[in-house]
Amino acid sequence: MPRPIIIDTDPSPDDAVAILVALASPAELEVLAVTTVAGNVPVNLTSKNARKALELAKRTQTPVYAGATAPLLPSLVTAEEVHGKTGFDGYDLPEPITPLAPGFAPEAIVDLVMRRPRGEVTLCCLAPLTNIALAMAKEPRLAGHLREIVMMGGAFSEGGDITPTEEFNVYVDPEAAARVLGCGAPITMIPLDCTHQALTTTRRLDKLRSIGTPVAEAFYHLLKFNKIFDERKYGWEGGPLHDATVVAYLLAPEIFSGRNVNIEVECSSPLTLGMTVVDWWGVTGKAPNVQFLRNLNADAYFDLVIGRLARL
Ligand SMILES: [Ca+2]
Repeated sequence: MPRPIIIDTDPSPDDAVAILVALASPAELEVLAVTTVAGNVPVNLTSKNARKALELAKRTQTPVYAGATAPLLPSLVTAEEVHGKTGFDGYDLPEPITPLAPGFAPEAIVDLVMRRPRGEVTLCCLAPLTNIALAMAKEPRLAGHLREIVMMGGAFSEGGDITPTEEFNVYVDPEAAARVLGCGAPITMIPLDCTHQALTTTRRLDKLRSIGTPVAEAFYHLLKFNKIFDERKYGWEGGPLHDATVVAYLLAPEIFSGRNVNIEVECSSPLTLGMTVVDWWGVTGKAPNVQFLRNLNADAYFDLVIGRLARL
C-alpha cells in the first residue's frame, strides 16, 4: 500500500522537484493533494507554479488547493532574490490551464486527513507552516489523526539563511511553526544543517539534463538559475536542493541520519524571531518532540531524485 501524503508547499523549483519525485513514485507514495501557501512568493504565484510543474509532468489529476495568503502574525517575507519575481525564473513554462481545486487549503487538509483512518496520512511540509497551523486550529483532533509530519525547516549549527540564526520557512511564520512543533504528532525535521550538504553541482545538473525529457530540461534551467544566487551567497559549487529531501526521506530514510531532540521556536525576540532552539545535548531535560535529521548522503540523494525524475 502506498503511503498517502499531502504536500504543503510554496513552489520554487526545489518544491516542484519534491512534488514530481513523489508523483513519480506511485508504488511508495499516493499524493492526495498539493496545498499551496504564501512563502517564496505570494500564494497566487505559488499556486500557479505548482500547476505549471504538474502540467509539465502531465500529472494534472492531482488537486491543487490554494491556502493562506499571509502568516499568522508577522507580515509576509518573500524570497524573490533567490527564485526571481515569479518564484520560477530561469525557464519559461506556459501559464497553467488547470483550475485550482475548489476550497481553502487548510480545510482541504482537514477533510483529506480526517476522512481516512487514524494514523494514515503524512503531511509533507515544504513551506511556512501557516496552512498546517490553520488546519489544526479548525480541527483540534487533526494532529492525533496524522501518521507523521515531515518538514523542511529550521537550523542548528549551520546558522540561518534569512537572518544569522533563522531558516526561511520557520522565520516567515514562527507562530505557526511553534504550534506545529507542539502539536504532539510525530515530526521529522530536515534543517539547513542537512540540506546544505545537498548541492546542485554542475556534474549533478548535467546528469539531470542528460535524461533528455522536457521535465529534466526545465528543471536543469530552473535549478541553474537558483544555483547562481546560492553560489554567490555561500561560495559553494551548487545551491542546496532543500525541499526534495522531505520526499527523499519518505522513499529512502536510510540516506539520512539524526537524533530525537526537543526543539522550540523563538516567537518573541526581535533579534532571533523564528530561531529553532535545538536541545541537541538534552540539557533542558524536556522530552524530544522532533526527529532532527542533521546529515544525508548527498550522492545517494541525487541518484534517487534524478532517477525518479527520469520516470516522468
Ligand atoms: Ca519551499
